[in-house]
Amino acid sequence: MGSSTGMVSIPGGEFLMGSNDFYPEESPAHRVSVDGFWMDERPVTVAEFQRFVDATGFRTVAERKPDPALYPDADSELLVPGSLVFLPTAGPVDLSDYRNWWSFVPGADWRHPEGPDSGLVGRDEHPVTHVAFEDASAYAGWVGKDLPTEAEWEYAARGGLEAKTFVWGDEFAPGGATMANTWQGEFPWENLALDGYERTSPVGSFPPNGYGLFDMAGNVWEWTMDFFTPRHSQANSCCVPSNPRVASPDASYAAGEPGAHIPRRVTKGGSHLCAPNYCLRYRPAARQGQAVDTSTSHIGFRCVFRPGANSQPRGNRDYE
Ligand SMILES: [Cu+2]
Repeated sequence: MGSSTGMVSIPGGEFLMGSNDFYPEESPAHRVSVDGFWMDERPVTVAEFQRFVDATGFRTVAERKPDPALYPDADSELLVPGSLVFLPTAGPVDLSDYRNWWSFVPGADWRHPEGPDSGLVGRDEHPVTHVAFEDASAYAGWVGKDLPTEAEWEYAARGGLEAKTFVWGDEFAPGGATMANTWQGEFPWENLALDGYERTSPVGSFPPNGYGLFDMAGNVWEWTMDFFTPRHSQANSCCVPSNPRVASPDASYAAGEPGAHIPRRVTKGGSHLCAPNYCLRYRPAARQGQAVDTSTSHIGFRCVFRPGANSQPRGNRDYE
């Protein structure tokens, strides 16, 4: 394998995972080691996902009618196929309530990223969006790969740099360069698009990190297989955990919030909606808990391959 396969070899090693300098869920920073693995150079694109759907007839969560038995408290008008779409507001709003800019749009799905009247023209090379965890997982299985653990994702994102704020270093815009698709202006109403993109961008539009991986910051959040925890667990001081993963959903539920009974998995990398006045999460340590059944216009994914653990990958780019 090499870069012509669309995957990059990530050498095993040890790193400082998390950060004590930003949001509580990223702390405490702690040392972790991961074995070597291969990772998709870019997020999975619309064109790649299309091939999977064409070959399998797969229907994503957003394209199915939700089972009312699983959502006893839901409005029946929301129990239709659809997904969450970001809609900019006319002016400044209360930033503590995400419902000001996220709308459940019936008919929004990966083929219709802004709703039924939108489509995929010109977006073949954009990351696929509106994928719930099981959609990402199904794609990964089909190509003979897997989804990364949070530790693998963060280790790869850091690109060999130790404890830097961003995947390229400590400065957001080194020498004035735009390094990622984030939000410029005041979120969620003033989208200046100084980076050239109001929403998603073709994968690989910005410089790669030290391992040759593109879009490890911004563009779309990416699913990992770990369940969310409100903080990292404090590593045992005697030893560095090796290939850690959070395999229990127990700490992931968002008590007291809508959908509190749905487990949450970790998403990484931030998106084109991350803005300095709202969400500084275009950083490798950043993480969010995302309900596994929820898809949005700013979440995608990429896959990994663990030699010895998976069968030979297929179906993606040059593997066929
Ligand atoms: Cu954000």
